[in-house]
Amino acid sequence: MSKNRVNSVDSADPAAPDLTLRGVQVFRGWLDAADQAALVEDLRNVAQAAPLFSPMTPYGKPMRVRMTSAGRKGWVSDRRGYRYADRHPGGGDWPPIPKRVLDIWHGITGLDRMPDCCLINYYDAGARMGLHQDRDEADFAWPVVSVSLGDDGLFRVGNLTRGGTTESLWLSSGDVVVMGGAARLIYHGIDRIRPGSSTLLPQGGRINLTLRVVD
Ligand code: MD3
Ligand code: FE
Repeated sequence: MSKNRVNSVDSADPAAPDLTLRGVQVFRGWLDAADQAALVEDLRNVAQAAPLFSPMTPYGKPMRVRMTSAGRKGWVSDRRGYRYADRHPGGGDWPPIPKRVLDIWHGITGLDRMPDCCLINYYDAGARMGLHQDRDEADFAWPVVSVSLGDDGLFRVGNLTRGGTTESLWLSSGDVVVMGGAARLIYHGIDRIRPGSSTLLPQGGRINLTLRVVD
């Protein structure tokens, strides 16, 4: 079972986060080691059908984080800009979102509406993701759910506009983060990973899944 809460058996109430940072809810250890390993297997299958690629920023510089997606929509970036697309850049359909991933979404949000996109980010030892907002989706009333796997990542949370103070915390393998309500449009990023901090991925690195309702 994925829930490590004492009362996970007896309630339909939404789970309580271990920590809330500027409205971003952090559920530590939501996935146990067996869940994490099974999830990685599912993601290997996704990446076999829809290979990881290095998105080109609109400024012409490739992103260091490699990405792919599962679901009806996938996130792409090229000189035309950032957007959701019906197809992988190589031309094929995006694979379906693995059931195990949809179960995490439902288990943590309680929502019956399933996400349209599971964006898969892969960070190697030197990868980072600068502060940004996620605003390519049609309706910001839906939350975004993030799942961390593999090496620890230093997550930074800012404000609803660029600038101002920020706060950081390390996300570890098995942690799940929910961005809903006012936190949905908060600036956030990953400063760096901590190579060698997890043995989940034989080659090391960090995988982050973000689950999104797109339209
Ligand atoms: C806060 N990914 O894919 S996940 C992204 O770890 C992204 O790969 C980071 O930012 C990663 O867009 C951070 C946590 C996260 C995701 C989406 C958010 C935090 C968020 C949307 C709104 C606010
Ligand atoms: Fe983001």
